[in-house]
Amino acid sequence: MDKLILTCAVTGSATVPTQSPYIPISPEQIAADALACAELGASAIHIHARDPKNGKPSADPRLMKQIAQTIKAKSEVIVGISTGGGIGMTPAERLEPARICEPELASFNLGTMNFSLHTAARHFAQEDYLYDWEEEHLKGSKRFIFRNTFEDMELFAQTMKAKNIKPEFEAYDLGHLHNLKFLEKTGFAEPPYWIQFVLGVLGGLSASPESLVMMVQTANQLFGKEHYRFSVIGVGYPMQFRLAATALAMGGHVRVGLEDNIFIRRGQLASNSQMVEKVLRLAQELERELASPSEARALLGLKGLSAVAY
Ligand code: KMH
Ligand code: ZN
Repeated sequence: MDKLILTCAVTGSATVPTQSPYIPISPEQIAADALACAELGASAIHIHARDPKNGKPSADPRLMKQIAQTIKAKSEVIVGISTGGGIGMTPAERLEPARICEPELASFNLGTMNFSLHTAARHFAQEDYLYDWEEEHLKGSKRFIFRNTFEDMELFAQTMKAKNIKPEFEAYDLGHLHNLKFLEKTGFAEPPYWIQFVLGVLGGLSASPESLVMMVQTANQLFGKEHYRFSVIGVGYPMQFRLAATALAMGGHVRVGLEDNIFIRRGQLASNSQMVEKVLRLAQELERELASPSEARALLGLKGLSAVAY
């Protein structure tokens, strides 16, 4: 069984600052959370950028570069740059930070889908919001179509191949794995794959052990067990940690962090570090050793920090 590749997604673009005071907003705060999680033992950090003035998800590649540079200056941790961007960003805008920074790893979303956050709005009255963009961000996501057409995916694949960026494939549903198989057959993807099974997004598969087993069985049929590694993202509480425990037991890998969940216990908000510490405790009890960043690089076949452009 592989050593555990533990990823922390420290901020994302779905949650809004009003939901938790622990969500890092500025490049300095995002990098500081990343470094704290790396210090605890995270093998990789998945980063998004936000406008430091109001926490709104940002496509500004300069912000992402600043975050990546700050992390690289103080840690060997793997930095995965999001190409998921945020609501309202075009595929080209989403791809730009990775195109410029040429990271070792970047997310690659495997299909168009509904990706709605509107249920989170039920917890807040209009006067509760800290910033004027947040309520529409949550409520308006009922109309959001997270676009990843085959044409978009070919562009992402070509760009990442040209820059020697390893795609972190984000699969939210079974059909997304079939899309990856099509990309393989048409020459836009080649194994071994690094796949995040993202479970619990409203618009994708539910966050349940049954969903995880279906994803694993489908990936085994399509690619063969020896031709991919999977990590699990459980969206929301308690499934972030219950699916983490399931993944640990199955020999898979784990992603936690405030991009996908804001609670450490029912009703208790927490920081990225506290999320990482909770998974470390689970891994320790299940005797899954942690992969260091260099061990994770070897498992994933990454190009190394000397080859990035930030
Ligand atoms: N921003 C979400 C719509 C990724 O990082 O590639 C999806 C997302 C996934 O953020
Ligand atoms: Zn993301």
